[in-house]
Amino acid sequence: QTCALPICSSKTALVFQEKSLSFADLDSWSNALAARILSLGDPKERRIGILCPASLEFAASLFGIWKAGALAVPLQPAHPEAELQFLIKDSELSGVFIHGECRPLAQKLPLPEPLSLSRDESAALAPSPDPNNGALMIYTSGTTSRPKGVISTYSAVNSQVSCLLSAWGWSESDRTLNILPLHHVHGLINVLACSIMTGAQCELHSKFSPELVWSRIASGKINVFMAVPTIYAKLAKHWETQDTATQKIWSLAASQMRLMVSGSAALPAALSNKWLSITQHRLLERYGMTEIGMALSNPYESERRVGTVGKPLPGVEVRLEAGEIQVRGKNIFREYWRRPEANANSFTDDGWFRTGDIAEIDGDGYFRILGRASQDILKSGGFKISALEVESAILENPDVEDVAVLGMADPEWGERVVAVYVGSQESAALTEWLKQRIAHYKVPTRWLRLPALPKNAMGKTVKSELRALFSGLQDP
Ligand code: MLC
Ligand code: AMP
Repeated sequence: QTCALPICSSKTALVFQEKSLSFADLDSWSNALAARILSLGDPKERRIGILCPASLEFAASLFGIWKAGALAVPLQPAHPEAELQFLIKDSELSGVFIHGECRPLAQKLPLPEPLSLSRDESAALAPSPDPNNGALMIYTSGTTSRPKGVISTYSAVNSQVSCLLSAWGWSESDRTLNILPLHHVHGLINVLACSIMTGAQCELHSKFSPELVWSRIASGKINVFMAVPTIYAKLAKHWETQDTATQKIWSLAASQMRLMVSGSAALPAALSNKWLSITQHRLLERYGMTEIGMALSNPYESERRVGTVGKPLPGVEVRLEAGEIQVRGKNIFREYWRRPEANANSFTDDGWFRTGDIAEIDGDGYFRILGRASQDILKSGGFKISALEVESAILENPDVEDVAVLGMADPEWGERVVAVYVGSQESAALTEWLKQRIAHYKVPTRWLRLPALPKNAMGKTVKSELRALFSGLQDP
């Protein structure tokens, strides 16, 4: 069966704060939620929102939607209302599960009537969904100015999960810690779905902090951890501030874990080496994308090569065309929601998905990511950010005449979002204004005001000149 629970027993599936949920409880709860979706009518392609922080309710909603054969649309409650409004209107939800904590927020949003999250009431089970039906829609920023909904089918989600379960040696005895946001594939597929669909245990937290992660590692109660490089950088920094006795305890506990994975952005070699010296773990670096799940991975058993993202995962075909990584396989998404032009431009005539990432392959077949075709796509803290989206949000401010948004290399964040602008507003006021409109991680953390931006003959801003200008500036 597609996207199903593998076991139905008293074994713990999820832990959140003081509460835990067994596989049997998750099964009956998600059945009840599925029944509510089925009462809306034919579930096929029916988009159901999840407005929940990382929580038991989030997981029950996700599996309830999958049991019904509908299409899950995770919404990040921490995003500002304006950003949520866009996603809600764009996705045309016909139902939504709302966590109790999010009710005040939900009242301000154009959401459909909420579906009850209560556990009482048992359910009529839906037949297994057609593998080509949409299972998941995740919004991603890209070369267009507004985020696009990436629709993955039941078949794609299953392939994305099953290839990781075998490649990374997942088993029922695993216990993982999720501190990643659940509206992106890293947290949702690689951690939560893999853990549940293999019958392992997943401990959920709605916010990352280095203290929390180290204390969970030190407890010896988790054995699998996945995160973005920024999180490993913050964990390493925190370890360094501890006394020697604590460092020893933490290092020993970390060394006993089964697996630690890094991805979503390039892992600097220095950080990989530092992590090795702290924990004895050579981080397993892999490469993926919302549209494809994971495509390349360093090996679980044999040599993990620093500075590379490894080789194609089983069942995933990867090729380089003029340096661009192109991918084919059952793991690939079906379409961008209502974006025919983006759909047409993203695939080659012979059906390969164009990632826009540039790479080379070493003599042993390991891929090394060199950069991206578009300078307007940034990655900060593992989040993808469209410079064009941030620019158009800033230009809505009546006191800004012109703006250019750039990503500047940063050892901790990968890239830092910076803005060069022309206008009468102070940067502090612009920052506060922008935080009401777009997700906080998209808001520039450095601003530079100029009398005019450099333009080429076509009237386009010459970002390379601005980049050079910024590199010459000292950090405050
Ligand atoms: C935030 N800050 C920054 C910054 N971002 N400073 C410089 N550069 C940046 N890029 C500042 C903030 O303004 C704030 O300052 C302070 O740092 C803390 O910000 P925060 O956002 O609250 O930090 P934190 O909550 O600790 O978040 C950091 C993080 C988060 C690393 C936990 O970014 C995160 O969860 N990243 C994971 C993203 C993810 O899951 N991506 C996967 C996408 S899927 P002040 O002064 O306001 O306190 C994908 C496919 C694949 O990519 O392959 O996996
Ligand atoms: P997203 O669209 O948020 O899913 O982000 C996908 C992008 O993250 C890819 O297109 C890459 O640019 C980047 N990415 C993911 N993993 C890695 C990695 N290990 N090294 C470098 N870049 C990565």
